[in-house]
Amino acid sequence: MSRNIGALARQLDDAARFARAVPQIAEPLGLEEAYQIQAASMDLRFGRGERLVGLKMGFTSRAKMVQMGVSDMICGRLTDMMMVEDGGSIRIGRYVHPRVEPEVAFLLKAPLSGPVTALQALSAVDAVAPALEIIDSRYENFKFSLTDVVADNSSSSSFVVGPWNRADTDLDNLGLIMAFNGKPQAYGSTAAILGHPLRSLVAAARLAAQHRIPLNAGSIILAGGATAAAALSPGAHVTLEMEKLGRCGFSVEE
Ligand code: OOG
Ligand code: MG
Repeated sequence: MSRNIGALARQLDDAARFARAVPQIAEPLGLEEAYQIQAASMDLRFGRGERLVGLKMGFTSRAKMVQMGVSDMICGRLTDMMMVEDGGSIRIGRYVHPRVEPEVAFLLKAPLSGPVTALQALSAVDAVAPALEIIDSRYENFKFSLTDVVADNSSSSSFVVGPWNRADTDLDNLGLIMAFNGKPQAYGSTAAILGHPLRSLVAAARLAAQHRIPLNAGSIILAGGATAAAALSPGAHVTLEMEKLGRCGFSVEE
């Protein structure tokens, strides 16, 4: 590992640990290098005892691409420490400037890697659930380039998974409402995720192979935000209601 990759990984890891924003990366990076920084920063977490539980997809909807000005699909690693139980709470002080977005989660029952068809991807799925992802860019003002955000583990921070539903639940065009204290913040549809969330799982298998991220039975994959993300503040009780799949939520504490 080059000295720069290790130093940048540590800088981003510290930024996440101590909830302290850092400037965007000054030196020009290639995408492969950005994923190497991501991997190196995650190794620091694994060294502290965190465990890989899956992968999150990013920029799989137009709403997200437009909001952040980035138009390539990316992925990040999820660990056990990022999981918040459904109905639980988060402390705002642990984050730099957290936002939340509605997602769909897949639970795998078999390994998934490389080029697969939608049918092959579906046959590796054990269950599907409504989910909320709490993203938190470690960069000042939530501003980044494609390589910046990849190095920053694609803004992964926390996530909540709702009730698991059967794998054969049709995910096509399910309506969803994300609300803060009962007041709708975003409306959308699962169709916003690449036309169908299963396409995001197919892309996840490809990116996982490309970046050597293991996806096995028990892995969780977040398909990507279906709407733009909304900023969180203390006192918010966030709920997601998704047609057919059910609801999940969490509270934000001071
Ligand atoms: C990057 C992460 C994108 C999604 O669902 O598209 C993402 C960001 O927006 O900070 O999680
Ligand atoms: Mg997301």
